[in-house]
Amino acid sequence: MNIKTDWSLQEIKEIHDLPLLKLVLQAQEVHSLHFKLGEVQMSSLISIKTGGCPEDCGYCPQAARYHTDIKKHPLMQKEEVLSLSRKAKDKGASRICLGAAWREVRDGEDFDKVLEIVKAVSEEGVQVCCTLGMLSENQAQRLKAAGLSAYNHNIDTSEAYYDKVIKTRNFDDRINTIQKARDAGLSVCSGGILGLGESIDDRIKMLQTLSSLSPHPESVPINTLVPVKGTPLEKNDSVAIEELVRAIATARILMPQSFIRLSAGRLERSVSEQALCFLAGANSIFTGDTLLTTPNPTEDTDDKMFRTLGLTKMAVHV
Ligand code: SAM
Ligand code: DTB
Ligand code: SF4
Repeated sequence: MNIKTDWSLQEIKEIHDLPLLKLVLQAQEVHSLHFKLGEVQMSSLISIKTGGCPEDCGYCPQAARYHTDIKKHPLMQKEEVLSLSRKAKDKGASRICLGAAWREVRDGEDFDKVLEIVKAVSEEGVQVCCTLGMLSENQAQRLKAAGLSAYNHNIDTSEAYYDKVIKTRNFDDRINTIQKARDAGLSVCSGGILGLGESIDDRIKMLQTLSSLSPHPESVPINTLVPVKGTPLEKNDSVAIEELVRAIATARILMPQSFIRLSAGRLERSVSEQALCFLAGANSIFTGDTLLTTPNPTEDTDDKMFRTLGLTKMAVHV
């Protein structure tokens, strides 16, 4: 099937602004051509290095310059990461995402340790994704050789709105890193955050950038801002559920074969609100009691939701 990578802003806007139920129905039709209805990929986050980041991302509790109440720690030992990833796998996770509060990867002891961690976790029979900030092509290749499946690097918002939220790097830096991961043969995970103060137009532009990456990112996380005390965006309004559903459904229609991940922000959504997101084409979530530093629904809560909605957990396919 021909996958379109040249969606125009006008086309995207027309999809995004359809009457909500029509939009959800269309997204569901596209979804069912490529995925099994109700099957959800479970991805679990492990923050392998927490806090103290030199960047100024306005949403992020891990930026050193904001005074937030998080438990910082240096790079975790391999054994600890392995133990956490085994627990997550036992609870049904088929993908583990390792996150580090770095601006960029630096060659040296810590990166060597990350490579060992990636190798060890991937030998457990789960997909491994890393999100470590900017990286060089050689570093991307070394991660790939260590067994990494995917690299996460979010574009977060539109190019035009980017410098309203982040000033210590620019949008092109993000695109370049994504390209390096791609060139090294890694799958790409890239998405954004709703609720940064952006307009609907910014969301449409962000979706256009993502859907013009060729090939499309294999995973597209759609986060809603988790407002954290001490960050510049702590007082932002929460995103209305219908706006989240519109973004998910549009992403599903534009990128029919990608995993669309209902990411940060699930804690504030009811089961029926999340059901709407799954109907709109979301087929992946982050599981586990914490995201990187903020709370997420507990495993029991999610298990109950899976039973209520008749969802199934996707098996590992590495
Ligand atoms: N430092 C690396 C980077 O920025 O690429 C990797 C870790 S960073 C925490 C990963 C992603 O988490 C960010 O790109 C952003 O999309 C998301 N994120 C961070 N704080 C968030 C928040 N408060 N609410 C929603 N998403 C958030
Ligand atoms: C993504 O898009 N969202 C995840 C993961 N990829 C790395 C991170 C969400 C972080 C939410 C804030 C926190 O817990 O620190
Ligand atoms: Fe650092 Fe990533 Fe947080 Fe930005 S989002 S402050 S780069 S950890």
